[in-house]
Amino acid sequence: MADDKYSQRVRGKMANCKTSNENFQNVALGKVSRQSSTKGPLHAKHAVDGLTNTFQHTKKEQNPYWWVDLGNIYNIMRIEVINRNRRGNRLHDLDIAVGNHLGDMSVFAHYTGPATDNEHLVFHRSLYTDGRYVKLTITQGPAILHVSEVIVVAYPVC
Ligand SMILES: [Ca+2]
Repeated sequence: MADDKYSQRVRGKMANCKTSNENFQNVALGKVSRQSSTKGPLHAKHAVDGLTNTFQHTKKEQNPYWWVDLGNIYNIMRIEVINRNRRGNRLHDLDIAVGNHLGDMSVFAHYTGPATDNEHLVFHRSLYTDGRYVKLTITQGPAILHVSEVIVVAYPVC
């Protein structure tokens, strides 16, 4: 999924800016990401590396968060979260927010949980949502946020 052919195909389609269904892609893959804190080497980028056996990991804190900058505004159709394969029940009371600026985010979905190990969560709304940033926050704490992958299925706004 993270191979070069895949990335090239995505870039080519973005350049054309078509809007047919076949253009829906994971636009979070390899994009810039950050998190509220980092435990050891488990950086934010591991949630958008296309690998389900790697994960990001914050420290234990109030309202731990993670975000990705998609680089452009996209029509977001669906956001998927693949949970870590251990301690999956730490994923709970999760806000998934979308916005054009980190200072102006709206809740896309809320997940009460708790999740299970490796659970594949899928969130979508009835209308596409425009946004450049996607942010995950555990709204209770102290808590730890660690997920294996965040997938944002979208197409570019032309
Ligand atoms: Ca990963």
